[in-house]
Amino acid sequence: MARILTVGAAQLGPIQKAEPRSVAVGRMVHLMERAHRRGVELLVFPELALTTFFPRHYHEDIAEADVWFESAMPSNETAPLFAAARQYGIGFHLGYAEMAHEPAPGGGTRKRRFNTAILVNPEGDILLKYRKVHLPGHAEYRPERKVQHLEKRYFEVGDLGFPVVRAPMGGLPGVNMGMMICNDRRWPESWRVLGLQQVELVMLGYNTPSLNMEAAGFEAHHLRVFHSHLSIQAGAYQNSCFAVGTAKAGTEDGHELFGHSIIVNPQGEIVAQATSWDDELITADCDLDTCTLGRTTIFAFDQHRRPEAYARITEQVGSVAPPEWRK
Ligand code: ING
Repeated sequence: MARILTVGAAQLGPIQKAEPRSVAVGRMVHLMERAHRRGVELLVFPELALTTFFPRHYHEDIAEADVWFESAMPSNETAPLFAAARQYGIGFHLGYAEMAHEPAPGGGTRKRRFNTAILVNPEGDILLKYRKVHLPGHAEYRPERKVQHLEKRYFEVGDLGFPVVRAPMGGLPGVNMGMMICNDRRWPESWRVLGLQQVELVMLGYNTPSLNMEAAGFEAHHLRVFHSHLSIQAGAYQNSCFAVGTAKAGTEDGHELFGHSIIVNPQGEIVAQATSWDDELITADCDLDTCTLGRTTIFAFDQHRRPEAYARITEQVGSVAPPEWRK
């Protein structure tokens, strides 16, 4: 009996800085209703899906940015999404800015801020939480940039690793599910850590500018989408898993993010792709047993991987210059 899971990518159009969470949640509930009519069993929303991509805005006092964070999940604002999931029997992935209040080393509590994603089952159980590990951009204001990208200012590096959970989803008793967020998709290490846990479905949301903001050199516009798809297709193929990449897209307060959300199969093929830069649902029936071929042949990790040759990957952070050749 094939293990089919019907998944959806719920791409969101722009969320303007002034837009309240209730409007974004309303749009997401509408997408979930449409997903229900399309037989979707697991729905993937974007990174930071409740607000505008606020790391483009500089706040000298970091506490001023607290308005962009969620101190509770679910909360009054997000409860309608959990209720819709329960009503329609749909699991969902949600990206948001997490404010965690944790015991401080010297007593009391301290605020910890993460770029977070959760996986929620229809009953409202949070099956998995992930905190973004690869934070792009910079921590201080950079006047030379066209637009700021201050994830290193507002978020701590994720401290949960790249976990995979096996849990019931849709009509299946067990699915191996994992997550990453946006920039993580560009780093093969993210994918391989999930692959080493036999992940079958990787969910990731992204907010990616359609133009290069670094002004550090020419990058042809079409390469922005190409690099995003290349990263997700390679990750899925090299770890023999399905992947859902869901964009927040469109122009937020004058700043353009690209869409092109995709669903990719274990052969690295794009099986569904969004064509707008607005709220859009794409879906695919994922036969999870098709993960087995790659996992038992070309990417049978136990038969072919040679960790003794990989030491540099965990021992080094940056690259080092190679030895000069001498005759
Ligand atoms: N956004 C972008 C991403 O990795 C970026 C940042 C874009 C980095 C292009 C490098 C090149 O897709 C987030 N939010 O990580």
